[in-house]
Amino acid sequence: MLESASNRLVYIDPMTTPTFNQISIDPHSSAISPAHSLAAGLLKEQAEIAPKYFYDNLGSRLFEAITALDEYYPTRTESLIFERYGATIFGDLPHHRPLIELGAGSCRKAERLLHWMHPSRFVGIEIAAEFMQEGLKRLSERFPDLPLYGIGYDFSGGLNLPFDLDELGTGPRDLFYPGSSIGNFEPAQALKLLQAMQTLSQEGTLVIGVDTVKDIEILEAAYDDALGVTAAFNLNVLRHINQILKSDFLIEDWRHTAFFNEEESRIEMHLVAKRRVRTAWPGGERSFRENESILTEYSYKWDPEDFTALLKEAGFAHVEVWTDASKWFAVYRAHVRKPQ
Ligand code: AVJ
Repeated sequence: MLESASNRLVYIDPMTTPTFNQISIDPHSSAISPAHSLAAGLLKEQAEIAPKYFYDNLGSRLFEAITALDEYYPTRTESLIFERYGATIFGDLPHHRPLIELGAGSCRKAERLLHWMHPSRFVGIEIAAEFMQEGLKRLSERFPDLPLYGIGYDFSGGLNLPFDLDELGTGPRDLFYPGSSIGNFEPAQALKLLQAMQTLSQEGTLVIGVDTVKDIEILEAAYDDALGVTAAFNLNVLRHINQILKSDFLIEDWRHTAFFNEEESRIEMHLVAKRRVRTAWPGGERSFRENESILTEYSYKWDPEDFTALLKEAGFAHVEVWTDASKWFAVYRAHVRKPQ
């Protein structure tokens, strides 16, 4: 059983099934309380809500629906790359190391790559811990001999896991961070997170999927689909924060918008006030003018040369890249040392 030095560990259930270890930690385990940091974000001149708040149970399901949209090419394109090159990308890796997935979500990607890999155990780290449990259950049925660990943890503030991963075995670990979620971080933060992953890997490997820069029409359609699923995903954040902050946002006062900021190479998603809005929560309030916005997400797009340089800056000396034919998405495999 894992012991935690931190009082943030709220619950440990070492054996839900013989191989399913559930380590549930308060997902919002940052120094400041979620309500406090949400209020601070709403009071900024450009109001903001961090994208991690998209992922309550409904939000996680809406994101899954997004990945099935025609316009949302990243998930499908990344899958294509894994289908074509997965045997090389993962099959090459030494066996019997822990595999750690960051943002494991539904664990569907892990499920597929476990056919190529032979890890000693699987560790899923996910802010929507409850949502991940369903995926872990499925994994435990498909791979009954693989020890599974689920960790509810918010790593947007860093990877200082509030317990000692050495309990899962020392030596190199393989990290998997698919889906271009690194795009949520500004370049300086992304570098820090990659450095933290490099440390966490203990000279193992990082496999990371990152979206590329492409025609603006394709990018913008992916974040503003005709069915309005992305709009629902964006608006749902207000429902979620109403619960956390006890605020009184009305969904119908807001509309979704998404555009590509070419200068910064990022999609920006905002919620725009349809009219003057005043919202209040215990201890605070904010007024919005008509058309004033709340920033809810950056999704950075990286050219492979630039992302390779970032990985090297983070300490990964060897970087390989796989892309699809139109270079719509890229998968990187990075090592500190060349594996034998
Ligand atoms: C999960 C962060 C990779 O940026 O494309 C999808 C989230 N936002 N549609 C992305 C998202 C709107 C997604 N990531």
